[in-house]
Amino acid sequence: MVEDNDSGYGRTANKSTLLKIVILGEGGVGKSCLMSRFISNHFDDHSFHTIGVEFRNKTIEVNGKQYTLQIWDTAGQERFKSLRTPFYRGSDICILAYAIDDRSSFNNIKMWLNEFLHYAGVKNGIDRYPFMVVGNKSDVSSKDREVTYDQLKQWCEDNKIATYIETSAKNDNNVVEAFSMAVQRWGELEQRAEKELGMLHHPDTVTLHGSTAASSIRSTCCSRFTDV
Ligand SMILES: Nc1nc2c(ncn2[C@@H]2O[C@H](COP(=O)(O)OP(=O)(O)OP(=O)(O)O)[C@@H](O)[C@H]2O)c(=O)[nH]1
Ligand SMILES: [Mg+2]
Repeated sequence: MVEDNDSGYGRTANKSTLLKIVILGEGGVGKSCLMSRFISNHFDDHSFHTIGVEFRNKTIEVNGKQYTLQIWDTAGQERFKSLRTPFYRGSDICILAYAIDDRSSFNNIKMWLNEFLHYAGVKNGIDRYPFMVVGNKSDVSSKDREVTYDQLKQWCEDNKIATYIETSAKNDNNVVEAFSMAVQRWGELEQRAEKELGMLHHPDTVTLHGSTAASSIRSTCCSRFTDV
């Protein structure tokens, strides 16, 4: 269930976990449109290239828990690299986006993954970090499709990424699902990390200065709890 709530703050007294999500991928794959569709259910046919980064918040419920997602939309064009990379550190989730009608945007996913690992300072392995691969523009006709779903699946298996999906920001297909799946994956890895730290039997030690178990393990800390 998704609340139609731009700010995410001040509506209820419930506890919400704040997660920073960064969206990366080649210029033009639809990152800004995915964010707009998710946050405000809006699609822009003539979206301009992003310069640097922009972020917006939305509160959602996943498996009965509240999450305030702080979504950072980055500029995919190479010339903006130095403007976007400082914002990777502290991310809890990374969405790697490509367009299914643009083979080169898919081929470059590995480059984006490596750029994120480097600048976010993720050191403990890809399979321990909540990556989500999103093949956007699933609405295009089959003659324009350049990447199949099987190729997406295979790439993710080869690269130890457990969560992937095809979306259409244009037709509002699987957009909410993509963000929900990413949060769910974050939760699974968080639980795994808590077990590894032996913290499940010592709940008082789970939250250290606002950081959660997995974030301590992953070295890109930053899951925080907030009142919404
Ligand atoms: N057919 C189709 N077009 C889309 C979809 N999502 C975005 N577009 C179009 O693709 C173009 C680029 O979209 P953006 O969201 O600006 O792309 P971006 O990834 O943010 O690009 P940069 O900001 O340069 O990194 C726009 O013309 C959108 O209308 C989609 O799901 N389907
Ligand atoms: Mg953009």
